[in-house]
Amino acid sequence: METIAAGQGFPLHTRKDGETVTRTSAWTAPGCHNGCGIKIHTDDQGNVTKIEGDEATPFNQGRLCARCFAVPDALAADDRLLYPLKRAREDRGKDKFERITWDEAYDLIEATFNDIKEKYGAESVIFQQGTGRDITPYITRLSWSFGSPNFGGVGQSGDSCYLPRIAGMVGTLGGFWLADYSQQFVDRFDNPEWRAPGVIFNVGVNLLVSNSDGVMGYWMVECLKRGSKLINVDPKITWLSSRADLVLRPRPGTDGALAMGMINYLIENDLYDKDFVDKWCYGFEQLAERAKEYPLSKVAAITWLAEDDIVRATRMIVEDGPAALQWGLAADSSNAEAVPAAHAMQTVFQITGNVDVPGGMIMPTDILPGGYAGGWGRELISQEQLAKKIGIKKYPMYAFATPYTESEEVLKVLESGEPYELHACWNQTMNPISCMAPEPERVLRAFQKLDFFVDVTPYMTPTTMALADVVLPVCLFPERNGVALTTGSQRAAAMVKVTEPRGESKSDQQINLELGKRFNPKGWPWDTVEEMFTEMIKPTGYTFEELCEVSPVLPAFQYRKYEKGLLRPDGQPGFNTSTGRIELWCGMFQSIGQDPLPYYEEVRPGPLATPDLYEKYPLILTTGVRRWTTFHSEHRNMPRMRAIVKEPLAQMNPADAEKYGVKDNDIVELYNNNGKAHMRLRVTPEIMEGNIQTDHAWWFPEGDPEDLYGVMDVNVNNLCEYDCGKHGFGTNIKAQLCAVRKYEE
Ligand SMILES: Nc1nc2c(c(=O)[nH]1)N[C@H]1C(S)=C(S)[C@@H](COP(=O)(O)OP(=O)(O)OC[C@H]3O[C@@H](n4cnc5c(=O)[nH]c(N)nc54)[C@H](O)[C@@H]3O)O[C@H]1N2
Ligand SMILES: Nc1nc2c(c(=O)[nH]1)N[C@H]1C(S)=C(S)[C@@H](COP(=O)(O)OP(=O)(O)OC[C@H]3O[C@@H](n4cnc5c(=O)[nH]c(N)nc54)[C@H](O)[C@@H]3O)O[C@H]1N2
Ligand SMILES: [Mo]
Repeated sequence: METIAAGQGFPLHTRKDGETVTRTSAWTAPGCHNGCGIKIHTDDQGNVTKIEGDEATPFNQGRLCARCFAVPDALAADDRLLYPLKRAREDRGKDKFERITWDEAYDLIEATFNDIKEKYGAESVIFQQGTGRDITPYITRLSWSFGSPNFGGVGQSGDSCYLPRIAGMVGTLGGFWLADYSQQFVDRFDNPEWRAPGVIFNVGVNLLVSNSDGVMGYWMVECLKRGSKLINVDPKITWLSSRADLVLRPRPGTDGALAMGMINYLIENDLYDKDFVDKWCYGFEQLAERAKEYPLSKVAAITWLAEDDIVRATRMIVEDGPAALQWGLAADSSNAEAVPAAHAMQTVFQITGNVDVPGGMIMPTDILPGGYAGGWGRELISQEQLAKKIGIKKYPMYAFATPYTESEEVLKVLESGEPYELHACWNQTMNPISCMAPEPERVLRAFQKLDFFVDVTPYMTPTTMALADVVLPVCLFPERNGVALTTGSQRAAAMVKVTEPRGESKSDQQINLELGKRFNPKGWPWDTVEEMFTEMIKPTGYTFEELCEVSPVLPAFQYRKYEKGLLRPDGQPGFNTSTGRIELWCGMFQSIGQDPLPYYEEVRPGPLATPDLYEKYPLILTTGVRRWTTFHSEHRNMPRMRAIVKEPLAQMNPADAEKYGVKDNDIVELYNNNGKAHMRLRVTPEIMEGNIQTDHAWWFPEGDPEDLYGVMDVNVNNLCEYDCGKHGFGTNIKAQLCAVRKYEE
């Protein structure tokens, strides 16, 4: 693989004001997705005194967010877990942990897991991780080297963080693509091959806050400064809406219908790129037939948008191109049928020829496909064991397109013991009870059935308190070495240890290596984590030690790879699909019994799908507003972060507040058939009428541990449910239904 070392010539260590400054990368713990380049200052006692952005890292060019500035607080926090802990199974939920040694903890885990494996099979142990921290390669390896095909666990319905969009990409493009912000070039916005998108279609993402999926919000601002036009598709008025050339405020969950309407308009008005479609796309006639089902009048009625606005947006994509699609979590989680919606949305950018071109959509090369989400060590598990993976008969894409299991399928096996019993869980980086999972009471009850639950975490969480029999304390990123293999346009960046771990805490990587050796020494042949990293990043041509000196390393990039035979293993021009073309009519979806063409299915529950429920619960509930100061359920324990957002918030439009008799600053109760939660109300015109938007992942670390830190009173996931789409991907946590009333204690 041809790579470019962006950090060449920038020394790893320098001295400044009597302190050592180390160039490294941020990433978890505490949580983050991006692995920004940073400079950590340490004093001569090894204390971390300050963190700054690293200008030499093209990804963030010196920028940094509040959570990184607060890492010295996180390191010093009083409530960090410093020793391995154990608790009797009958004391789950009680604050009765006792300190044990690492050897005792490993002995207990090894003996219990192996005993369960002998009695019930390795598949009886599930290995689960939460959002993409840098644990994926090591936890898939642990799961597979132990012999369990059940990596994933009980989290979001339908793996609904990026996976629905990725399923759409893999199906139609045979690969991965994203908007071109020149993130693939070391010289970024100055690169002569690059140009800013003519227009950015920003849908269901609040990029300046979330910096999601390996894309930094400021990149979009840099493009706007260079003339990119912006279409912001979001029911809420965000900062980006206030800068946009066109704002569309669709009913949550209807973006798929919008896309189908745009496809129809493009085809009916001959606005698509005929040359590109003729040469590189498969199934155009069938697509055109399907698109006829979505005339503008129908689409306007579904989406609550004006026909003129849909036309304007579609014309801008053609007339102001190259056009880039920037999308976010709402694409995965506002309508359970997220895969056909993702298929539709991408089709708009495919039939307009915005494929692997400057300022359009790019198809970057992965350094290690397993690094972020694909898994590492699949060769360690037998086909016979892999065939036992939960849920793959119902959802065949889980057999080949992702290492994960589908959450509700695992939950049902936990509950029923069919087709086999589950007995233990290795939980590493997930907090299902306060963040990841809908129906948290149900999830809690199901987990309680397990014989054995191990949690690997830097802090006590409601999940740890409720369930853990053994707790392994994880150190924070400045206390360990590591490799950040990021999502988006991938790069390999070294994470360099600058200070000793506090107490007896260890890194995830160290823990998995040590335990992996006990389970299956052949699968873990390395003496040190650094040797393991070197093996993992082999495709870059660097050792871990070398990577520290030249980090970050980016794969070399070329545009229009499909013309040059660079996308297919056989070296032929075209795309890595069975037809070699972009499959507007998707053979892979056809082969798993799904509709090969994109379509829109009404969001459920919702005004049209369940009118009776809508009458009872007249507000569309969008959960999970991101905040600068927190990463999911983390940072609630950090006073400086907590001072900014003190408590869970719900936001609604003034007209709705008046209609439902609630006022700004009230504590309100949100409720529906699934459950309830209470929150502080903010009344603001930013929110669309008929919509209510809330925080997620709240709990109170200062609260009573045996009340699980108050999580069940405020967890908005009480109102959400397991209900994924036909492909096994997608959920509806951004478009539930609820009602609201003033909360009386
Ligand atoms: N209602 C609603 N629910 C949602 C969402 C929403 O928008 N609305 N968003 C969903 C999405 S997209 C996601 S990705 C999930 C995220 O859900 P989770 O992955 O469960 O996120 P966290 O709550 O941060 O939980 C991770 C826990 O891992 C631990 N941890 C943090 N860093 C590390 C580390 O480096 N090592 C180890 N071993 N442990 C660590 C911390 O204890 C932390 O509490 O939530 C989902 N849930
Ligand atoms: N600070 C911080 N950053 C984070 C996280 C965090 O917890 N804290 N979590 C990370 C994770 S795991 C993820 S997945 C990302 C998620 O971050 P994003 O991908 O940005 O997604 P959200 O913040 O959920 O939603 C973005 C916007 O979608 C709009 N929206 C809701 N429903 C719809 C709809 O149906 N259609 C359209 N068009 N718009 C809709 C909302 O109004 C909101 O403005 O953030 C990541 N970044
Ligand atoms: Mo996510």
